Amino acid sequence: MDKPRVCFIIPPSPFLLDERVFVSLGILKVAGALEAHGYPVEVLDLSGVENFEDVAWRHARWESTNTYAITATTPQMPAARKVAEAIRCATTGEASLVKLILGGPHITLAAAAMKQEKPGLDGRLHGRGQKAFFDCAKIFDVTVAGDGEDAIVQAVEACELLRSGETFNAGMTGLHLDADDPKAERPLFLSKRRIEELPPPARHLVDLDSYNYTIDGVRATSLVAQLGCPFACSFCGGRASPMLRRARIRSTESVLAEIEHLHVTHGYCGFMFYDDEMNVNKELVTLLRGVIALQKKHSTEFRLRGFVKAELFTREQAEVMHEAGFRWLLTGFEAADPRILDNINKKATVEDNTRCVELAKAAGLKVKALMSIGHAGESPETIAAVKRWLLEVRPEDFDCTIITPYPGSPYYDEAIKAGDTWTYSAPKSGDRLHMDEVDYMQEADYYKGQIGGGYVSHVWTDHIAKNELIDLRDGLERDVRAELNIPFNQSRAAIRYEHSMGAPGPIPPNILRRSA
Ligand code: B12
Ligand code: SF4
Repeated sequence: MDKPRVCFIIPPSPFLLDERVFVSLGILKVAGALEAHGYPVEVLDLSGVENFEDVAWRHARWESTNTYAITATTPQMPAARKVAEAIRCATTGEASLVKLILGGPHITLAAAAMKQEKPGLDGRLHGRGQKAFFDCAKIFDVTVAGDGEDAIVQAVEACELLRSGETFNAGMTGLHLDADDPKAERPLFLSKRRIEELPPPARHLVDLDSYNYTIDGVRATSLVAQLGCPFACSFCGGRASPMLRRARIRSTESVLAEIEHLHVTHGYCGFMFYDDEMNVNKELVTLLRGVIALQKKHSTEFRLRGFVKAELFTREQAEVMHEAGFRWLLTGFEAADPRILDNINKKATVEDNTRCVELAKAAGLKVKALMSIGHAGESPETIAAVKRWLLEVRPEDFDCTIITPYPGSPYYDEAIKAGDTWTYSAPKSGDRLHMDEVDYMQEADYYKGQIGGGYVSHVWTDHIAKNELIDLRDGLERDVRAELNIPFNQSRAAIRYEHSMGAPGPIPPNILRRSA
């Protein structure tokens, strides 16, 4: 029997200033793995598509695809839900034939949060992680937590069984696959060896040219050389998810082969390493020496960007990075007050952070300082410390976000409910962070709005209210940018899919691409 066509969907992210900067590599890895199993696959890339529900509706109405596989981070969930509803609506009457799979960070983290569930002050389980998980399981027929590359084959097969009337999990209408459990009897969680065997992200299934990213004027794209970060910053998603916590470092050879392919086949000379923290990789210098050799081999010059962990940064790393083509370094310094850094469990001290900027600058690297406020114990004074530190170390760029406690982060998973409020307490200092209950299926938390309107805070502390956090963030951004002469980022207009309603018409190639 012919294998069914599977349509992978990247939902839009209207909360981003520009949605076509970085391709979602995870879903392309999954699509590539399924394609390698002989399935016809396609990707509906709704990034930046204003009327994305129309496109999803039309695809479901006119194309002969019964299996949709959607990816989503937490803030993409409202759009992913709308996509699912549009597909169901377009196929009313055939509803039992169309099956929807959900994978990606949100469901992975919701499943991890559910496993972590803690009782409230009343000693009862309030089931916040459980709710986040089942909110998804109610909409999608098959949910996949963790690595999707091997799990997708089982997920697609499960869709076939569901179509034939099979039920799973004692009464549940759908199925959950846990690919985030390395200890499972037959793990779908990928070992380092298995990662090496899998194909690279199926970039041929998206319109790479519609993604605009440059590093120092050089056309650039992103890749991931290292999966997972072993640290446990309290705001960071996935500290209880092996997929996001366990460092799985790809071999230098396979990373170099991917860079060479992107250079030779697509002409890229700019590469953004989207590793959580590049210098968690003990072989970083060896990898970068390989990148230097690659440029010599092709008589070209690359421009690179990536993130490093401040306290692990060394002079040698800085110098080899510059030689390899880095001109920018990105670091999540987050805070500039020792107590807040401790509450975050950042491990880096203020001195480590200052030293990191100095090492970078001495090696000719510009620094983008990533700061965040709204942590346990945050106060106007600790925010003033962020401003002072930025003006002291003078990064070439920075941004400052208000944190959002997403499922799967310690702030969310370890919070305890009292009344309508959830409160996280920093283990050592006891400093508290309070947060609203947010329905992540409905609300895409705006985290990078324009000054004076776009920003929302769902957190506050004993020393600072929500609105004050927003005002102080806006003021900090405005003052530091003015003082350091750093312009604001500009947003890009959305793509609008023009069509006449009711009639089938082709979906343009910057939105839909198929395997050959
Ligand atoms: C690159 C990156 C970005 C890029 C590109 C985003 C993207 N969608 O790829 C940019 C800069 C745009 C970005 C922005 C943001 N990001 Co970001 N980002 C990352 C980062 C560092 C790497 C992503 C990656 O490529 N990973 C490697 C691939 C292989 O993994 P993957 O994408 O998770 O995919 C695997 C599985 O999830 C699964 N899977 C994925 N899709 C599907 C689909 C199906 C059907 C199946 C079966 C399986 C499956 O299989 C894949 C292969 O194994 C991750 C951290 C991390 N280590 O993953 C954070 C991360 C995804 N980002 C995060 C966040 C919070 C954000 C922002 C909200 C901003 C912020 N405050 O940091 C925005 C939201 C953007 C958006 N569109 O939703 C969180 C997500 C938390 C959450 N609850 O969803 C992460 C996990 C960081 C963290 N540890 O907290 N991000
Ligand atoms: S913020 Fe960075 S260092 Fe901290 S846990 Fe997340 S990825 Fe690791």
